[in-house]
This record gives sequence, structure tokens and C-alpha cells, in this order.
Amino acid sequence: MKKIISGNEAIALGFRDFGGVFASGYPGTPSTETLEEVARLGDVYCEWAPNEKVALESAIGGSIAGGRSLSTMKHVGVNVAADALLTLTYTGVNAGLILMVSDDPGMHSSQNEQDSRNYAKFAKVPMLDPADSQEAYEMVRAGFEISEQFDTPLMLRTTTRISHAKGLVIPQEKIAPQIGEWVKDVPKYVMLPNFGKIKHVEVEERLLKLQEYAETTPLNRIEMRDSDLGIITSGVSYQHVREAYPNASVLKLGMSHPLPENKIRDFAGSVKRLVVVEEMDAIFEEQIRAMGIKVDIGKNKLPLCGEINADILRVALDGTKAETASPVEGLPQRPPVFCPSCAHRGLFTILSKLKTFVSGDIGCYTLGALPPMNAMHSVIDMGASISAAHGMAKVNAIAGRDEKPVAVIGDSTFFHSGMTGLMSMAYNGGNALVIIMDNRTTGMTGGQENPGTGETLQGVPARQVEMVPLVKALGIDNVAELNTYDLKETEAAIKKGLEAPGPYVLIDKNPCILRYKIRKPAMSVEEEKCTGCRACLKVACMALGLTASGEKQKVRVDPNVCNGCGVCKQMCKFDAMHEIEGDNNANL
Ligand SMILES: Cc1ncc(C[n+]2csc(CCOP(=O)(O)OP(=O)(O)O)c2C)c(N)n1
Repeated sequence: MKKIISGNEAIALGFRDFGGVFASGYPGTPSTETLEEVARLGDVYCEWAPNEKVALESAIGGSIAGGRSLSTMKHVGVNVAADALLTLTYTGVNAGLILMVSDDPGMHSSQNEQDSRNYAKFAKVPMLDPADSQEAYEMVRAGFEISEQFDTPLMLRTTTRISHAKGLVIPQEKIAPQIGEWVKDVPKYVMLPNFGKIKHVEVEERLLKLQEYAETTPLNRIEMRDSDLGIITSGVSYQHVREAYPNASVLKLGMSHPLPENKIRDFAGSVKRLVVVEEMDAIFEEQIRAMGIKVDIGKNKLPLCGEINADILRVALDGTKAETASPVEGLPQRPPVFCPSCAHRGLFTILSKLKTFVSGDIGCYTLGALPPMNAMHSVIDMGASISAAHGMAKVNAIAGRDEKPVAVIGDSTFFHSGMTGLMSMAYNGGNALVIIMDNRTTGMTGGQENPGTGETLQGVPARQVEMVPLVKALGIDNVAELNTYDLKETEAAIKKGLEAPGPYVLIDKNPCILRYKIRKPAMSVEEEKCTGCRACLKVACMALGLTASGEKQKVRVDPNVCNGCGVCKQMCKFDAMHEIEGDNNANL
């Protein structure tokens, strides 16, 4: 039956339909829904790993044991998994192994804009680049076949638009999972230098064979139309090319690594003007130029940063201005803010007041860096809060500066890669205050399960890792609990942690109100008592607003949005805020 589904859902369906046995991933936009959909489909085993390295290594194990395996992650996740990937390429696979990676051109929801095609080149593995949901589905089958035929892991790359846009998928006949033998093969799977040297030669030979395959596979196709303009492209850029230049001839690369040199040469020879259209890095263009082929337009006109669309193409290729409607002007800015009654709000209200240096991390709490909190001063990658704070404290000590940094990290990020930093801090005699916002979910990516939630990806009860014993086991003696809904208590606890010598860990255990659907009575403002001082607005809650202009403006609470955490009430010196009695937020 035909379906209209996203690229992520299509990959999940392909995994289910084409003999998938084992899948492991770590959430990250825009890849997250893939594994959630595998879980929803239900027929195939899948799980969340605590980080991408573990996810890929588990999938490697699945493949060695004979089951077609999948590992899913966002682009930056491959950095975490790269150690495994760069040697996996030597061992090769037993059953087919696909690493699905989702890039985020335009950085809709990411800390950088890296182009994963670099990893395919770097790791010398084949990469497929679907241009719509149907291709995403079919490329799972092709991916498993290539992986098994060439004894290689394969990268299946999407970008945000391919992952999230919905399109038609016509499912194909299912291939039943067949679990192969679990064979001991030391020279293949034990990458000691002597075996590795042999394997490296094989990897180079494999790449040549893959190049030959790329020449003939229908995954790379030439669509000859008008020969005045020829465009080489792949993935979502193919859609933009077709929209902007429906009459142009196109070489569509479904396989974005390795490239089919002869096919490219033939195509270039058959068109008058050659254009290479690719988002982000000039991966194709550099290789095509290195083949000695003249590229008329590439990154000399097209952007290296952000997404491409049909308008950008038209402007770059022949300077024609797009005739699309311009966006409505004058709309109010809506910067992202913490959810009403999120436990992170109280923490940042106090950190903002104390003006300490906050070494931040990646999660919902990163919003603490934005106005009006302005209370996070570095954010690099997942887990960096603790290790960076450690380095800061060491240099502060050398410089004779008496200031202790604060690291803020969430539970999922702590499990992902914060634990090793904390262990290092304990081991190396560090001196930072670490605040773990243990809201028992991976909030930022939509509330996924993790080793602390007590549930698996399927919602089945699971072993729940307790934070306090874990932190103590890593070598930290000073561990205390924190309740960020209580501002006075939070301020006192942070001051104590900053004054105490050595590493100090505070753990806030308030659960994510969205994930756990927590509802509290809403607040209201007693108008006579409100002086309009706006102290409560410092907590940056979207439930708070001002009364209509004209008279002296006072604060009002939207009861449909307020979730009664009471943090704003604690900011009010005039006792103007109260819970609405009996209100159980029935509107929500
Ligand atoms: C290497 C890497 N993998 C995945 C992500 C996507 N991501 C951003 S924040 C985050 C986890 C947030 O969870 P947590 O630390 O518990 O904080 P919360 O959002 O719940 O406050 C994830 C998975 C990323 N940015 N980098």
C-alpha cells in the first residue's frame, strides 16, 4: 500500500522490509524519528545507546553476529563514533551494516554545519544520498546489498529536508531477515597492526571496485534534456535543480562516494555549461576539478554555508531575481525559551544573578545562554561542560584567580560523554562546581529514553541508573541534591558548592514537565499589589505578559500557559502572585 511518509520513516520502513535485524542509535535532529519509527513498526529489535560510539559499536557486533544492522545519528554524532568507523572500514562486515547519518545544512538544530560526505571520503566507505522518501526507502535495500557485496560498512546520508519532508513511498516485497553465521575470524576482526596492514590494502582495492560499481549502478543516472546546461547534483539539491531548471540535463548522483569518473567525464563532454550544485562543502566540485574537468559554476557562485533553494540557484546561475513572495515584515521576534515550569528556569535565574562563569553543554539548558538570562558562557560539544570547566579551573589556579567555574549538564549528556570528564576532574584534583540537571529524559530532542529513565525505547521497564551513586563512583565525595524550583535553596546550594574546595556536584532531580506530563495549578496576579516592577519577568516565562498599554502596565499570567512552578512568585517582593485555587490546569 502507498504511504506518504518522511525520509526518516522511509528508512525505518526499509530497515524493517529489507531484512533488518538490529538497530542502535542516539537521538539527534534531524535523525531521531528513524529509530522511533523502527520501534513503532515493532517487528525488528532496536534500542537507544547512551552515545553514538556505543550505537555504532553495537551495530558492528550485530553485523559480526550475522544480522543486518543499522546505526542512526546526526552529523556530529559521527565525530563521536568516528573512532569505531575508521577501523570498521578495515574489518568490513559480516551481515550488511548501514550507518545512517543526518546532516543539518542551515543549522536548524545543530551546533555546527559539518558535511558528512567528508567522512565517507575519510573512511573510504560508500555513501548513498537519497533525494526523496522513496529513494530513502530503496537505498536501505541497496545499502545492505552493497555492504555485503563489497564487505564494507555503508553510510546512508540524509539532510534535514530529506529526513523531515514527507513524500510518497511504494513499499516493495519484504525480504525476511536471515541471520548468518557467527564466525571467528581473527585476521578480519582483530585489528592488530599486522592484520591492519593487510586490511588497508584491501580497503584501497575495495574503493577501486566501488568506483567501477558507481559507473554502472542505476543509483547514478544521467537525465539528458537541453544540452546547453548540465548540472551534477545529489540529494535534496536535485529537487531544487529540477524546480529551478526543469529543462537542464542532470547527472544525479545517488551514490555520493566514490564518484563515477567516466560517467562524469561523459556527461561533462555532452553539455555546454557544467554546473555543480551541492549544499555545504565542495566535495564533488573539488574531485571533478581534480579530474581535469572544467566546472563553470560551483562554489564560486553558490554558498558554502546554509541550505540551497531554487531561488539561490537562479540568482547564482543567471542572476535572475526570484519572484517568490517576500516574508511578512514586522513580525515580533520569538526567541526560544524554557517551557513554562521547566526546572532549568530556576537554575538560570540564580546563575544569572550570581554572574559566575558557566561552562555549558548541549540540551534544553543551553537556552540559559540567551537573554534575559545570559548565564552560559561556553558551549562546544556534548560533554564539554565538565572537561572545559576543569581546564578553566586549572588555568585559573595557575593565574592566581580565585574563581570557580560552574558546569551545567543534563542527564542524557552526562551519560553520553560527561562522565569521563567528571572522572578526570576527580582524578586530576580539579576544582569546579558541576550541576547535573537530571530531568530523567533527553529533553531537547523530544524526550527520548536514556539509561536514567527506567524505560527502553519501546517503553518497557528497564534498569535505571541512579545519579548519586554513579557520581560518587567516579570519585566525587561532595555530592548534594538541589531543588531549582526553590530559588533561595538553589542560591544557597550554589554558593556552598562554589565556596567548598575541590570538585562539587549538585544534582537536580525535577523531571521534565513535558515528558512526564506534569500539571500544576496556574498562578494569577493580584492587580492591586502588582507595582509593575517587572522583577518576575526576569525568569523569562512565556506565561507572563503585560496588561494593555495606556495605564501603568502590570504583569498578567496566561492561565492556559502557566504551569504553576512558582518561580516568578519568588521574584515578587510585593506578594502579588498566587496560585489559582482549585485550578488543575484543566485547559491543558
Ligand atoms: C554528538 C551529538 N549527539 C546528539 C546531539 C543532539 N542532542 C542535543 S542535546 C541532546 C541531549 C539533551 O538531553 P539532556 O542532556 O538530558 O538535556 P535536556 O535537553 O533534557 O535538558 C542531544 C541528544 C548533539 N548535539 N550532539
